[in-house]
Amino acid sequence: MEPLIITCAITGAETSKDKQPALPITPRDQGIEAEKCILAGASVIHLHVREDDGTPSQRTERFAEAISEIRKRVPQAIIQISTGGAVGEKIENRARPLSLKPEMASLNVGSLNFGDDVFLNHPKEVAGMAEQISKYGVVPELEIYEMGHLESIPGLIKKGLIRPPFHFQYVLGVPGGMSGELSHLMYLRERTGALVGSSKWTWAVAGVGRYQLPLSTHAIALGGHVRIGLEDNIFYRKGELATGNAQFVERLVRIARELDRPIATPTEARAILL
Ligand code: KMH
Ligand code: ZN
Repeated sequence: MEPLIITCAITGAETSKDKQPALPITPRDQGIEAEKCILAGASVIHLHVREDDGTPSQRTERFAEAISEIRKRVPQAIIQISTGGAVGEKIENRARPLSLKPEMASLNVGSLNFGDDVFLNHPKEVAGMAEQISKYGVVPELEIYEMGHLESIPGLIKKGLIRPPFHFQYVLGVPGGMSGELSHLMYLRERTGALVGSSKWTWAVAGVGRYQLPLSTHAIALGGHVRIGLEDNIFYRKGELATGNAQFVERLVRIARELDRPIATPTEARAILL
C-alpha cells in the first residue's frame, strides 16, 4: 500500500480556546504545534489562522507569519492553507492567502448546512476560487462533505478548473453534512472512481468528532489517507480533551504500524500529492 499521508488540521476556524485550551492560536504556537505533529509522523499541515484574541482570520500577513513560524521549525512540512475560512467569511477574503503561493490549499466545491450556520460555496465562487488556486500554481485538495459535492467534480474537470492528480478529502460528520458511517466512506470512494475515470486520484478522510478514530482506522486499512486534528475533534476519547494535535498523530502512527502501513515522509507525500 501507498505510504500513509497524515494531515493535521491544527487550529480550524470554528472551535475556541475556551472549549479546548490546547488549541494553537498565535503564529508562534502554531509553529510549535506543527513541529510536534510533523516529528510525530504528519506530513501536511492544514492551516487556518486566528488573531491574538482567537478571532478567525484570512489576513495574508497573519498567514505569512504562521507559515514562517512553521517553516523555520519544520521546513519539510507541506503547508495547505484553508480557503474555506470560518463559516460566513467573504469569498474574496477566503482567497487572499493564495497570493503567498503555498504548496496546497483546500477547495470547497459545494454548500451545506454547518451546525446552525450555512457554509456557502456558490458555483460561481467555486469556479473563481479554483481559477485563483490554479493561477498561483497551488495544488487543491477537494473538500467533500456531501454526496452531491462529488457530482460537481466532472463539471470542474470539463471546464479545466481542476487537473489530475486529484486529491479528495471526505469530511464526514459535520452536523448538516454526511455523517461518518463506514458505508458513506465506501460509497464516496466508489463514486469518486466512477466520476474521475482513468485520472490519477487519491483520497483521505477527516472524521468529525466521534467519527475521527473509526474513520481514520478504516482509511488506514483501506489504503486511503487521513486527516486528524483539533479542527475536527477536540476530544482524545469520550469525555477526555486531547492534550494537543500530536496526541492524535501519535495514536494514528501506532495503529498504522500495527496494520503494517508505512507512514509517508513529507518527501513521499509530495511525490503522491503534488
Ligand atoms: N471552517 C469550515 C466552515 C476549509 O478549511 O477549507 C470550513 C473549513 C474548510 O474549514
Ligand atoms: Zn479547515
